[in-house]
Amino acid sequence: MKCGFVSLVGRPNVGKSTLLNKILGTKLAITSDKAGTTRNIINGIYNDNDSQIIFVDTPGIHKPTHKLGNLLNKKAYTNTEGVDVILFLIDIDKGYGKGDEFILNRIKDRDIPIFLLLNKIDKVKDKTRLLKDIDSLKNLYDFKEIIPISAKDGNNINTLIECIKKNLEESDKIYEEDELTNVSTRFIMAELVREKVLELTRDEIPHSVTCYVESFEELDDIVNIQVLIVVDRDNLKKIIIGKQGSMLKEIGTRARYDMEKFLDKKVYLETYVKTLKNWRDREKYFEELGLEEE
Ligand SMILES: Nc1nc2c(ncn2[C@@H]2O[C@H](COP(=O)(O)OP(=O)(O)OP(=O)(O)O)[C@@H](O)[C@H]2O)c(=O)[nH]1
Ligand SMILES: [Mg+2]
Repeated sequence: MKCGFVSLVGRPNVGKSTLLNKILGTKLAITSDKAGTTRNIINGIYNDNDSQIIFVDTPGIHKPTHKLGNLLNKKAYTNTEGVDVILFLIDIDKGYGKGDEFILNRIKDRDIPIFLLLNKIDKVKDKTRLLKDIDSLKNLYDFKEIIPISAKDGNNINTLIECIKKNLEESDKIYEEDELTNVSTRFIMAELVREKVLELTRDEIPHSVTCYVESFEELDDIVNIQVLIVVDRDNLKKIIIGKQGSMLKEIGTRARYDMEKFLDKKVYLETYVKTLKNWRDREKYFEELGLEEE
């Protein structure tokens, strides 16, 4: 049995969480078209006949403009240490840029095989350009593999898994077969609400929103969940609530749909919005949303 740890790194928005979900066949990490969606280290455990691979999703690495940004970068770098393979994702539709170069320079001395994954090939119309890009990217670093993929459509994911296995050692399974992740169900539920906030609101919202499960009660035929949405300004609270509560209602409807899919059970969801201006108060919430091993 081939077993090991593989971390996913790259700039925000390149598709790390989308890839994690695709590989696992379940929505574990939320995704959005806004940069900086992932804030926590999320492990997803993949099992097949001859392997167990623990994929470590990390926050996108970027030029930090606020305290949370610094924290996220640090988390991401730390989680490229001690793994068996690093998957370095870039958005090949946008091309390789300065931000990607910055990350490569930080991870390349680690003596860990690095795969360069050219994601979003479904968006590249000109396939000859893709071949040219691959040719020039080969010169950047001695990547163990360069694989064009589409995390969205699942292209080349099997190839990727097979290549990863070649770089793993023989060992017993690290986790039980039925374990899926290191994060709690409560955390995933809170994240689903945050995802809908990101989906339905504009750019000014994302970084200041945190969601927190206040109660989670599983009954025989239904799960009752209360989620608190925390923002740092009253006008954001207004936006999230919307006209006569219409936005909050839509957030709730969409989140509940995903929760029911994940839990495979009926969900009764209540959501509230609260303004917490003070950083320390907010940090407490972030901490509580942090890694929880159950
Ligand atoms: N067309 C296309 N879109 C993709 C693909 N992979 C991801 N996306 C989209 O790209 C956006 C960002 O995806 P995420 O998975 O959230 O990106 P991320 O790298 O985890 O971002 P952070 O968590 O902010 O670091 C989302 O809108 C995805 O739907 C792909 O292969 N093709
Ligand atoms: Mg992500």
